[in-house]
Amino acid sequence: MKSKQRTAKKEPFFLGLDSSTQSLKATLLDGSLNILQKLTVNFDTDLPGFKTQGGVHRGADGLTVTAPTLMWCAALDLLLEKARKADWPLGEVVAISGSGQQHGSVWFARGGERLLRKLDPRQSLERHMAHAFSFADSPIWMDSSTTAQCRALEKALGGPQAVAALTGSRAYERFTGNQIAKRFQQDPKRYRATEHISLVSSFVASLLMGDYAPIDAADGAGMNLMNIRSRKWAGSALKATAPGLAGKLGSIVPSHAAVGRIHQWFVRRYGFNKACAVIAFSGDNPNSLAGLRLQKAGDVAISLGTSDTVFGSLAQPRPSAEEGHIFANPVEPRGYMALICYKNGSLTRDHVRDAVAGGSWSRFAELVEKAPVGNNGCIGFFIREPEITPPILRTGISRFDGEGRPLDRFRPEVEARAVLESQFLSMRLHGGNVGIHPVSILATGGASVDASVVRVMCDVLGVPVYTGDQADSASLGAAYRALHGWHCLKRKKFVPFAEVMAGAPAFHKAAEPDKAAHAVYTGILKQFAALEKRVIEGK
Ligand code: 5FX
Repeated sequence: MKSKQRTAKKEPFFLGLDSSTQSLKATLLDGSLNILQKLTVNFDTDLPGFKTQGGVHRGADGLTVTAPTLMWCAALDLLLEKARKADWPLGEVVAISGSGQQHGSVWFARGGERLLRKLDPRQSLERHMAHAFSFADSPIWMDSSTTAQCRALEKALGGPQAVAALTGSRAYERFTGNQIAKRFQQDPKRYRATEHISLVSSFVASLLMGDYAPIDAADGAGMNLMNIRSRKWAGSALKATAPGLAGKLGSIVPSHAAVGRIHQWFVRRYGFNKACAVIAFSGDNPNSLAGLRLQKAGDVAISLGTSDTVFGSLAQPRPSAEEGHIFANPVEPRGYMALICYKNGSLTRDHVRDAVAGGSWSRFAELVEKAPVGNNGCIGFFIREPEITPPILRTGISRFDGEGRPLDRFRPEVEARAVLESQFLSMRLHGGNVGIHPVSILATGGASVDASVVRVMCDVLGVPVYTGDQADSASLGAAYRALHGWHCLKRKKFVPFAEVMAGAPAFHKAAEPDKAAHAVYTGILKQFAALEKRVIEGK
């Protein structure tokens, strides 16, 4: 730290934590939105005693995936120890917020709250919390062992679309409610002996404030238990999940809410100021939305990675049983965010590039240029991995000519253009179906540096595309939210997120849409949807 500069400026500091699958990270921010420092604890290498691989334990059934809850306690201690050694100004941090991998849950035994309130500065968190949990392992988002519970929830509530309309998503295996139902069914005695169930996000907040922290609405939406519109627990979903659940979950608060002050344990051990506010923690996807400053309805990010993800803010959600998730918006208490995920992302694009351009992106871009916008109506569906948006289990490439007749192959330039057009037409179609109507797009991830990819994205979606990778967006988003929550607390009212983000660095504009090209894609969309239906149905 540049301590001279610090003393001269007398600025407050903000801390963002990110308890993700593989690590616990921290970002230190000043009041002028400068990122000062970052730190990481890697679970596998920094805490080898917990014997995790990639931060998790996998069950013998190949479906169950958990993480040892005490490891997260040890990680918080270690991270703050590293921060102190690195001379972070912990005493001048005025607010902390955080991010947690979504859907994971922490199970407190009876007496858990008492233990939290009496955190003992002479003991490590790991030792103090050693007997705090009714289940030592936390189920996490990679778990897919609850199909039976998902079907039962859908049956109880009137089908997948009814669950989506109520909670924002159809029943998903990793969603917390279905994980809770499984534990209740397998071990009702231990379920009854559970005093409280936290999410990963609210768990870390609970440690910091020494009490059960409420769940925030954005992360609460990833449980299949919350009414997505009222942001209260949905009684029918709770009833269908497990008895006495409302009492174990506590309340739901808006994501900008100050939920408490830091506990004495952190003041005594690490020199925090006792006035430091804890702002509600939230899920990693909502925090990334804040980190990328997708603050207005229509601000959308497209992350092009191993899998592609489209997510953004929206005012009018349309929950769908087939496509993605609707969560509450973490920076706009009346708003929503949507997230859709594609299994066929970079690996599929790379496969086509290798096949038609010998592995060269520049040769691939030349091919894309050679084919006309809209490919004369030729459309392909490139399903290398079973797809989730929309669900297409059968893998393979389906190609159609302008009249909708199946073809065995395309010329190389048609093939190159087809894979990009198909992926972005799908994002336009399915994003639109859940209410994502982009006004601007922030392209992130490896493939966002490729000009042909950005060009097609921009023309298909018809709005300007910005680029600029924001590393550790969840941890940064948590620090931004700490700042935002602190402003709301100080002014005793909700302050628009955009107002406190006004000085943040601008993203780089990479492309403006070509109106004529966009009109061509608008003309194709209906045919694309009809052909996609045929592919789904295997016709
Ligand atoms: C979202 O629904 C997911 O399951 C993942 O993105 C997890 O949040 C990763 F932590």
